[in-house]
Amino acid sequence: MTDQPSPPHQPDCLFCKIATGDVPATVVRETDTTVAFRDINPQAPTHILVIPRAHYPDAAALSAADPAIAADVLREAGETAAQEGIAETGYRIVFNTGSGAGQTVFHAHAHVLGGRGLQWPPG
Ligand code: D5M
Repeated sequence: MTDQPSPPHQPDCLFCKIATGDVPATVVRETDTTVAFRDINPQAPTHILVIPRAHYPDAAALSAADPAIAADVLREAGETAAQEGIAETGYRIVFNTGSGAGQTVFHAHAHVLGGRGLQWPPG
């Protein structure tokens, strides 16, 4: 093991390919460090994923390695909610972290969900 930082992109990572444009997605916002795009299997009328362009396997790894980019992801989640018109009625930002919590794509991503009533606790 080394303490080398994660490389900026992993060749077999779906969300790295979306970040570079090699896989198409419905992108709604972009910054130098983040991309926001519509989830292919939406769980609410508005369901957007916000990813860092750089590859980290989950939100914990991202925030530990690069808190500034983790903050960018959070800020963009809020900006996306405002852009989508769900900020007034309320929305949820979710980071599934680990397969036991339902994470299926191991590139850090925030789900931004809104446009319907959201139950608590989540399933
Ligand atoms: O969330 C991973 C999410 O990624 C899940 O809600 C489906 C979504 N997904 C998977 N492939 C695509 C593509 N190609 N475009 C858009 N959205 C996609 P997790 O928290 O890891 O379960």
